[in-house]
Amino acid sequence: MAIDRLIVLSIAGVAVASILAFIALSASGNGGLQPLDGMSGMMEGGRMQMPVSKDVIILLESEYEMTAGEQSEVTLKVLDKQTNEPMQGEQVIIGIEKGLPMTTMDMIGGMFDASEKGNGTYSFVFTPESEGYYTIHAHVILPGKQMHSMMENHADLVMVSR
Ligand SMILES: [Cu+2]
Repeated sequence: MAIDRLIVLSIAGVAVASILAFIALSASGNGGLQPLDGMSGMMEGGRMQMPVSKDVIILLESEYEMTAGEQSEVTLKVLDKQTNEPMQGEQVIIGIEKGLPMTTMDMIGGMFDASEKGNGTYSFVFTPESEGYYTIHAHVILPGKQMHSMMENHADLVMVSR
């Protein structure tokens, strides 16, 4: 039940979160990527606008390219939105979708926690089975906060497997 509810909430938040993912990609040196066509249409569609990433900024620290069939270590960086300082001691919950955000909702396995590596970084390993896009749904729960606050700080990070 909790997962079903999460997926529904993710759909609502994903249009805004996708922009963050593309900003993250652009910041990592790939300047050619543009937001997907149709995104503005989705945002104009009268959907509920989730307050995405209220307290934190979630960035993809590792390379966004993976090799199909090989294990990749994916590292995220979590910064305080106000101070830009690394955030520590958080729970970072990951869900992986095969495909771009909102295209498939084909979730691979269950949700799991990333491991804290210090200095605001959190990582996990993942083996993409096939080529194509993968969306990392990252949710941050601040220390002392309840599980249901996970949607307050959420980003969708796009990766590609070749
Ligand atoms: Cu998401």
